[in-house]
Amino acid sequence: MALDRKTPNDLNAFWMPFTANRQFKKNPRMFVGAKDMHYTTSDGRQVLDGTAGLWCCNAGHCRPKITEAIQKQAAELDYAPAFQMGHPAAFELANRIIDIAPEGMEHVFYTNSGSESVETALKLAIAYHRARGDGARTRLIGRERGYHGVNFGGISVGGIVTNRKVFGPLVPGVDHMPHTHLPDQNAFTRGQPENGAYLADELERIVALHGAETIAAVIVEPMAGSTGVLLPPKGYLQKLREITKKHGILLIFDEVITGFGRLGSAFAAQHYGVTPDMMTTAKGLTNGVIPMGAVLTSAEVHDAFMNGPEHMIELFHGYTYSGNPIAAAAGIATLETYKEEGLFERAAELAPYWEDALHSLKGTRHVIDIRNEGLIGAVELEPIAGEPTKRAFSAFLKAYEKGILIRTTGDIIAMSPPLIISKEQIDQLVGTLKEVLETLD
Ligand code: PXG
Repeated sequence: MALDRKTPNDLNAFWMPFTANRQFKKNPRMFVGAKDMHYTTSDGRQVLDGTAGLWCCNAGHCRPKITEAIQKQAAELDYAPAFQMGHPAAFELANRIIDIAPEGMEHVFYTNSGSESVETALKLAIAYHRARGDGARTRLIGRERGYHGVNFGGISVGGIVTNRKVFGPLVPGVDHMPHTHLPDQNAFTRGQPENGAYLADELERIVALHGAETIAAVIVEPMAGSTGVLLPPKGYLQKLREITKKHGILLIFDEVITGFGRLGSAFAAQHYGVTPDMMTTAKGLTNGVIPMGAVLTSAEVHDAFMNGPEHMIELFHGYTYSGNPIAAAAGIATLETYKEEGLFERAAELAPYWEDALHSLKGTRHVIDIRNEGLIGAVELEPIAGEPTKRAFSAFLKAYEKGILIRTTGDIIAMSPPLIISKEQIDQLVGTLKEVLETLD
């Protein structure tokens, strides 16, 4: 049938993810190239990348070291079986991830996306307790407004109504803590809000309701990205750590967005000074260039499986592409680029400038809240009465016309530029956004 297509660029066949397909296809927005901080559009314009792709291209675009590593690996060893065989790059990358991970993270299980990292971590949590003879611990606790990807486990512990409600009964035995967004008390806070640590006590209520002996794990984003940059109140994550530890519950940080320098440290765990039992990652691991994710675990979690006869597989889980050679090569080159260019430190240094620039939007038309942490920012708009999401999406379209790429979720504009952004480019991003908002209905 493909041969019968009238035009090579017919847009019909590709069912686009998380996209308004019919609207997009009437007026498509296409990128055909990228370099450092910019995308090139199909009509030849340069667009400043205010979002690092989808929070993933932390070193900017088409970085030579990463490109060359991929080309070399593709020509040398394209694929090696992931099960019962190995290749050096996957081991080397795992060691390098552990080198920059918080103390206590000692093992790496590879996946191909954030969603798969989440599924892996949730399965590991349940299997870990069972391996220790504590098989009644099967419950998983997530959080309202949490995003943990799109697979069944992830949407079950996730807290986004639209991602859950049309997909049936989901995974059983899941409960949710409240989210940490308190606009009445914390609007326009710079960095972490003062109020809200008490929300972690809700976990005690959930534990009392179900019994600690039935709960396997709690999963949270240390800073919730996708639902509009919701920061952990001061002391909140510390409390979660204390409560989980007290009750023998594993704590999983979903660091798919916060990992690899976004907050000015390698991981949010270091930024906030709280170490979980497992961390889920993806995105910035390969600078977004090749799909790859990784679950980091403590020695305790890993070692619980290392029992029984040595010839036996310890964990019946894994993917054809776990630790794929080309992805591993991309990961090594990415981590080298971050290190050589000091990009995590750069993010930390730029964060105050970023914060000032963002908060200069206070008082701009429609703006009801501004939030920031590291090189992440959110500008929340007053929704149009009866038409939620429309105002922010109009801002996105106008911003794109004016040469900047932003993301929207609901009526919140989120920005997370590559960590190579300059101060001038921060000014351009925020200045253009201001113009857009002032002229928006
Ligand atoms: N966990 C978290 C915390 C995420 O942010 C995933 C899991 C899933 O990752 P994959 O690789 O399966 O997509 C994510 C993904 C946005 C946006 O604009 C956020 C994500 C993906 C796409 C867009 O907020 N986060």
